Amino acid sequence: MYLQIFITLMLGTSPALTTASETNTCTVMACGNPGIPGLPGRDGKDGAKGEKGDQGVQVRGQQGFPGKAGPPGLPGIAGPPGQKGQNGETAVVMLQQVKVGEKFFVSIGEATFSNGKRLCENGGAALASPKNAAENAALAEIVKRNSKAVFLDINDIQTEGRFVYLNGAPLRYTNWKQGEPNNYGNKEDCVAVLDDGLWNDLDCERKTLIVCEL
Ligand code: MAN
Ligand code: CA
Repeated sequence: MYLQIFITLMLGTSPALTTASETNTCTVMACGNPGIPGLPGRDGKDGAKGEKGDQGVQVRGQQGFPGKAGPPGLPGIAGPPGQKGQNGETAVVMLQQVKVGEKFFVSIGEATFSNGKRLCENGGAALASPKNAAENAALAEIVKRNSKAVFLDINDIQTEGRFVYLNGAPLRYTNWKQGEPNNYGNKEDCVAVLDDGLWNDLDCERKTLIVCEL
């Protein structure tokens, strides 16, 4: 139920939701054989612009959620077909939503770590927190599609060098890039996933794409 409300808030009613919620456990990188289709091709470039969306909803003095999406524009020229899947399960990557196992990742725009955390929490969700390679790969897919790193719910704000989840628990899964975390400039207490799925510690005041999970 929360899910429906959250997605509706974020993106308006979307046919993608129906498709995604009917999908079984999936990973993003390993996709179906035999005969399971790969990821859909990207949209074409030449679609006409849709109408302006509704005004956003203001949430207690903080920045509001994005407004409901406006009606869609004319479709663009079809993109090239997606890659064929191999060995495994079905993947769903639609718009800015990814389902992986029982978890949903939804990207909501760009913000600092603390604002991103608050935005996710206001929507009844939490900052993205990949607990295994499949979840991490799903996040990397969102990073790639947006060419923008994504903050995780991980930080070492309290004790330098000791990274924990926002609930204070020690990490169960990590995927650090070689040489990271390096606390560059002595002010990198947050963690972002890069487009290759590897992690880098980063200044919490930087703005990254924010992805919530629910
Ligand atoms: C480089 C590396 C990273 C660091 C960033 C900061 O990419 O030193 O570790 O986080 O710069 O911009
Ligand atoms: Ca770093």
